[in-house]
Amino acid sequence: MATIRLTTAQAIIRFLKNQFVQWDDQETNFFAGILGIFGHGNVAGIGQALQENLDFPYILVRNEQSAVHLACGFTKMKNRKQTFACTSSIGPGATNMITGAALATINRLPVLLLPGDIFARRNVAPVLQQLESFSTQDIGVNDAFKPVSRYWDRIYRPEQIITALPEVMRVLTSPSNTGAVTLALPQDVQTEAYGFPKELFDRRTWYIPRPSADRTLFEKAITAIRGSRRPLMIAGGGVLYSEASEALSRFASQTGIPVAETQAGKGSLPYHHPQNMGAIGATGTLAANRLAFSADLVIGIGTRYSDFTTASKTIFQNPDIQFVNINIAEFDAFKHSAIPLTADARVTLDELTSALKEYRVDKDYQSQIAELKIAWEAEVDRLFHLNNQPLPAQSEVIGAIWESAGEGDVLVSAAGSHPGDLHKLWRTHTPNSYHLEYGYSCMGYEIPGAMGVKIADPKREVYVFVGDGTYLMMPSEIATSVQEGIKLILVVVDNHGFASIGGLSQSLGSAGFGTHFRMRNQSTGQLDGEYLPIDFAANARSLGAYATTVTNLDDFKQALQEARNADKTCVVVVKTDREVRVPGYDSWWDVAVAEESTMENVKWARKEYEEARKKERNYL
Ligand SMILES: Cc1ncc(C[n+]2csc(CCOP(=O)(O)OP(=O)(O)O)c2C)c(N)n1
Ligand SMILES: [Mg+2]
Repeated sequence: MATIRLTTAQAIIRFLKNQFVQWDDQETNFFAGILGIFGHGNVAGIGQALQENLDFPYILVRNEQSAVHLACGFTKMKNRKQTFACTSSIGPGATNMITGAALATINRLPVLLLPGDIFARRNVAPVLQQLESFSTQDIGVNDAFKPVSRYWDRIYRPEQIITALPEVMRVLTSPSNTGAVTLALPQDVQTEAYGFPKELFDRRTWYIPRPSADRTLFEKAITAIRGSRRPLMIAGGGVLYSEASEALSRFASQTGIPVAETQAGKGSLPYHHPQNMGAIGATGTLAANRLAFSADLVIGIGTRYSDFTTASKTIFQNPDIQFVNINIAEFDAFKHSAIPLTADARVTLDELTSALKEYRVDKDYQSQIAELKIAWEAEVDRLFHLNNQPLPAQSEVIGAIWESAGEGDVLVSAAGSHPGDLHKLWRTHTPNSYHLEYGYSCMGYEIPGAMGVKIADPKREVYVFVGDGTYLMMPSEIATSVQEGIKLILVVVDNHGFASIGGLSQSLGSAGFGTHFRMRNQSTGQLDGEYLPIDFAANARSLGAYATTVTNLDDFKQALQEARNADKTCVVVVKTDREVRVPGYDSWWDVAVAEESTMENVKWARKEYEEARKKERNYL
């Protein structure tokens, strides 16, 4: 048997360089490179191997968590056909990646995590940053990756990678099973040499299949659709990953069935498509939510049916409602007692289009769809042009960005009050132009996630919508964007803290407690003093970006124009009126309120809550 003698780390990098994926008639290398930070747990192993493999790009980031976010933004933009690996030292460097791993797994995004681990040979334990379990020598901090990884392994001997690495690739490239994959790499094993079989490093192509649905179930779905008078499609992220936008557009146009979009699925259709009703659920449009209320059939395509999508299971109120779910993952296809079409979205939509040539929704439904759409577009125009004084409302800031952005440009965000506003108001032209991480809704995703988007498609301008709360959590990757020449346009909304959770707290009777960025007041002892004197623009400038602060819309538009013309990352800080919010539209979200309290507002909120919960349905 021909062998190649390499360290474990060198062998892993050599293997990663030779993995390719094929889908339809396209093929690409699966790993665009590796992101991370070195410490004693990886510098002499993976770090040394990377120095010998300079054709495998390495990007130094500022926080291991954001390495994973960057990889997630990148792979989401690539429709999961390409990703990055992430390397960390042992201990805190490794556990910094756990949040990113959860985000990847929840969003069904492939990322490979290579945390360093403590010595397999153990004799020098406890080493710096070692956990030391009192009950076993077989547990360390990397075990905390297990629940957030689709596949997890620890490599105690070099030859274990011969069987581990193919498993890694099987999971990462599986459209139904993908997520974070973790290979914990003890620091001594990384450096140990072994004669690996030559074939391990052969170029290998992983085929991404497009399976069709079972025929009997497909016929049942056809019968259900033919019998439906008020059908509604829900487009989730799976539509984008399957590259099924055109197939969805054809099917919707032919049948007249309206389409509502989840956060991950937004942009599946252009906003002006006659059947596109926009956002659905807790952050939905009036158009989509009204149709959902009385829908008798929901065709869910590539959706996980999160509580935001179903407005905590209150959005569908027709007692005879049925579901047909088209999903590559059996797990999701079966949700809500659906007729499960465990299949690729594009293939299935094309098959439905052929099988339902004669089907079209009736005239009454068609006119309701058209009227709701016109009314909704008028509402967006209203919210884009409120002329709020003296500070602009957030909806006007969104409107100004939308007017400044080109049709192919990308809007990135993740957490705060704006995901709801953007879901409702942003008007998408092309697939993948709206990028909201709303599976984990992780503050801090925005800047590194946007860097991944920009690396994936450098031609598009990337706008990043960042709350002041989120900015303070992870501004550090601005330095990385400058280092790598990855230009972003960051809009930082300064509203003195958490407008989102503050508003939620108010609505639950808790008056926004603990959500304002204010000084500790010496007389009350509470956080109700002056606003914190934070200069976000100065902070961004110190990291190497261009930055400016504006307080009105005209200056904001001017700053956006200058940012478009700039050659590096720009930060536009805009002060807004925190209290002027985009309303909800026939929607609700289940956030439990205290059952017992001395506070009148909380008691009242609890009563309202119990009333609202009565609308929750089981969809059995
Ligand atoms: C890592 C993380 N911690 C906490 C939360 C809970 N959370 C959601 S939005 C939010 C406030 C965000 O504040 P900011 O970025 O200023 O946006 P705004 O609410 O003002 O729109 C918090 C704390 C979260 N989503 N992610
Ligand atoms: Mg804020």
